[in-house]
Amino acid sequence: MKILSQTDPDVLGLISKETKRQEDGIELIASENYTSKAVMEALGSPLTNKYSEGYIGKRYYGGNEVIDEVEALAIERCKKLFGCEHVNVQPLSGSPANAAVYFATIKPGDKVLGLQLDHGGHLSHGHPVNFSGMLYNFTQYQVDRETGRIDMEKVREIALREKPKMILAGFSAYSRSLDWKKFKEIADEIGAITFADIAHIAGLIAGKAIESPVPYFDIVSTTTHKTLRGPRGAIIMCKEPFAKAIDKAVFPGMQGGPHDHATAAMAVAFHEALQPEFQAYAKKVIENAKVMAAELMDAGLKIISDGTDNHLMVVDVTSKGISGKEAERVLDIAGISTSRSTIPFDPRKPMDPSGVRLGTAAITTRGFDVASTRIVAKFIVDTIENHSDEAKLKSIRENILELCRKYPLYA
Ligand code: DSN
Repeated sequence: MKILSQTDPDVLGLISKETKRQEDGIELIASENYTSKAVMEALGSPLTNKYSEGYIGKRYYGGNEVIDEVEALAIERCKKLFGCEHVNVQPLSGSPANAAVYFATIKPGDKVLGLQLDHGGHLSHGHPVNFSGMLYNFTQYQVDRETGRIDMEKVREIALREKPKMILAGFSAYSRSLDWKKFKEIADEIGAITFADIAHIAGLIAGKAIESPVPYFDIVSTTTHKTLRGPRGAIIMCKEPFAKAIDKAVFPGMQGGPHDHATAAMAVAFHEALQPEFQAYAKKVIENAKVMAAELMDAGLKIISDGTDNHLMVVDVTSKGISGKEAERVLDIAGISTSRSTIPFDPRKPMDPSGVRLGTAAITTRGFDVASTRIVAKFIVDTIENHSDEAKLKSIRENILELCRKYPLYA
């Protein structure tokens, strides 16, 4: 970054500091990942200069002949990757994408069924403080108290009673596979639209490591920067009959100009995800998550639902005499990034809940195998069990630095 170093050393200094933080620590935030340098180069390109409100061949600005090709390439690659009938690649991120889906398909006040936030759902799935919960009439389903899993018979019961216009399946903090087929069967019984938010697992689906809702669901949204390892952004895939309404809802309904540099970076990420190496990556992410969950359970920590089928897990840390917020803080001191998380039926408050959420997407990109993941899990246990011992935390930090140096990020 030679030019930036001359024109704005302040910003360069901050970028260097953050890069070092990422290199020197272990990233276990389940929604984060490391993009390739190719994705970053596309993001840092002159495409960021362009306005291109509208769609391919129908823009409200001149000079869009190249941008049309960029968007067409992203669409073509995305269709190949997910096998969807139609895709809109313009949403700026996950919540705007979900807003566009509701805007395209239902009216304010309409009934929707979604997973409750503290049971693993997302704010935009109907939480009362979010636009979704304010504008639409959400009924929330929960996980079972004993198993920590979604009970599809209960979902069916609620659906038949409430008769929502839309059934939403998707999560931010749920470690089990969703039964897409069953969701679709239930929706068909009441004529509801099916909407899947696969933000967390899109990369695992693209890598063919878990089942896709695309063949079954009417509409599927996802961010592109989590397990999918692309730039920050989102896409909405849908069956052909919903295509026009979705496109109209994104533009001019919700957004102005798309971020063309991000569209190009998405095209790069889709290309990367179409390679056989990406399928190997997706499998390894799950292998690493399973190993991490097993290690933590062996050490006496409770994992919600007693394991994982994907890249993430929610760990109840309270049995070790510590809260989720405190666990997040001491793990940060040790050099491990996590995010505090509520657990289902959490007796504690969301700002200081009972759990932390962990994910293995980023460490797997970095090259961590099963053996090093096991070491990371031991560091987590050590940190949590010795959370008041400053000298111990310092020594764990040193060991983590040593481990990180074995897996250089941007060398
Ligand atoms: N904030 C993201 C997550 O961490 O899961 C979802 O939007």
